[in-house]
Amino acid sequence: MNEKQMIRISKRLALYLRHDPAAIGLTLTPDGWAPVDALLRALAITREQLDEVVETNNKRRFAFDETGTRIRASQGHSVTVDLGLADATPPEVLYHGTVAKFLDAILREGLRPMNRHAVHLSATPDTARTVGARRGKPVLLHVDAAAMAAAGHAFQVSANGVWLTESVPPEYLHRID
Ligand code: HQG
Repeated sequence: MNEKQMIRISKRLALYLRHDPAAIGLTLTPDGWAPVDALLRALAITREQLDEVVETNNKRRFAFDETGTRIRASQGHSVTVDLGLADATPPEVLYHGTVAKFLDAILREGLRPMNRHAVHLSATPDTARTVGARRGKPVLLHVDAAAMAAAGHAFQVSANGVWLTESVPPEYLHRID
């Protein structure tokens, strides 16, 4: 497949596995899994095509279970799922990329999950910059994850390395760049 076809399939997978499984008649398990065979039928793609998208996806957004018969998104859901991720100790500093128009609200009320389950934080400024750049000129925030963890905030890390937490109060945030 060429790049364009792969991106198209990846976008459809993100839509159905994170946001709207009912659109193609899928029901996710409480921990987010969908049967591979039903998904292949609904998307009219082959197992080989699906494997190629999962393996080469730039953010490794999707993962198979150990039997290879089920697939789920590793993060980013808006539908209710419990991925069953264990709490993990974050690095001292994490980063969040956003854009200027959200900055006042974020510095006033902190980072909120908005439509997703959790606030998504990045381990490196580069990744955070890429996340912010999806919406315009990126603005980078430094998150004092060590202080948050010390204060009892729980963190999890998704299978594809995104740090997740329920919310980030403003006192743990400051702008960098
Ligand atoms: C902003 C993509 C106003 C927040 C990325 C962001 C990531 C607030 C937007 C993943 C706010 C939510 C997640 C507040 C947060 N007031 N705005 N209090 N708190 N915001 O897309 O972090 O390609 O839900 O800054 O790469 O941008 O989908 O979150 O701009 O990993 O795999 O509200 O999605 O990954 O937007 O991105 P999102 P995000 P995928």
